[in-house]
Amino acid sequence: MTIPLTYSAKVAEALAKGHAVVALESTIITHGMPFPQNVETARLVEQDVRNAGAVPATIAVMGGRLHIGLEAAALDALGQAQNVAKLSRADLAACIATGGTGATTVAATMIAAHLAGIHVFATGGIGGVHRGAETSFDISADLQELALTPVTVVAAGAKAILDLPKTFEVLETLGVPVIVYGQDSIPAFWSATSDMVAPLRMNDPASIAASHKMRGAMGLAGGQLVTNPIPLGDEIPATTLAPIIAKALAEAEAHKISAKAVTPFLLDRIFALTDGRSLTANIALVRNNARLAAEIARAMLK
Ligand code: PSU
Ligand code: MN
Repeated sequence: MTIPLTYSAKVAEALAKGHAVVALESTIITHGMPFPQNVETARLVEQDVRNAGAVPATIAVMGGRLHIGLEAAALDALGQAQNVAKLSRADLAACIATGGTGATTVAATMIAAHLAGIHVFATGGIGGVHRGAETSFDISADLQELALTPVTVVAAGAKAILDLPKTFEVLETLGVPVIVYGQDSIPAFWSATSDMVAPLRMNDPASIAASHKMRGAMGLAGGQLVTNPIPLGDEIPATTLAPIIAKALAEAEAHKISAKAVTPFLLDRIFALTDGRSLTANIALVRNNARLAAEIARAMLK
């Protein structure tokens, strides 16, 4: 059986010529941001990747085909589509096999990027261990994927709606290198810093690319998580966010939100409770990650 892969013209050319390519996810478009900011952001992020000297490959499943790079019309359609599936490792193959349409999470985007021969992927924040996971068992499949699939993921940490210390404990258990870019504490998504000490610190894209390649040479399974702090001018201090996150979590519990719906519900409530400030910060951090990912992808070619 062959995998129905569709490459955009630009991505096919870049891969054939051995140019730098950066994968981008689509769940952030369909479930992470409201329309029209989602489509605007997706375009800005793609342009940021190009400006930094790499080719963007936004990944999604459309009509049973796994798209590596979306043409402009497809991106528009996805950004406005209703009831799009949110695909992780568990549902990616089923969606393709049954001719479905779905947006890829961090986990599913890593799988697709690896199939396409793309080594670097930029997103906003990864999924992780939810607060209260000791009773709900809600731990994102993103963590397991980082332990399995050899893609370097650039994010602003894990989303701050999560239990961040537990998330980084699990990553350590799974043997996933967490590399903080240019500072000594792990960034906390909308906030640049936290009280969590950086497990690894690197200050240049070349070191990150070299570590990725060394893992491959040593036969170590899995990827790397690069955490890139949101630019200081765009951050929302953790103290401002704490009561807002608490309120959103209480609402999620009151409404009995569970499984895949939890993360989109919380992001949407925090957007409303911050008068849109969380979205402005989210856009700034994704763009910042796209630029760094492009530099890492270029460094991998050397
Ligand atoms: N980062 C964002 N917004 C998002 C996500 C990440 O800034 O919407 C998505 C990613 O696709 C990530 C997913 O993989 O949320 C995690 O969902 P869950 O917690 O259900 O595993
Ligand atoms: Mn979950």
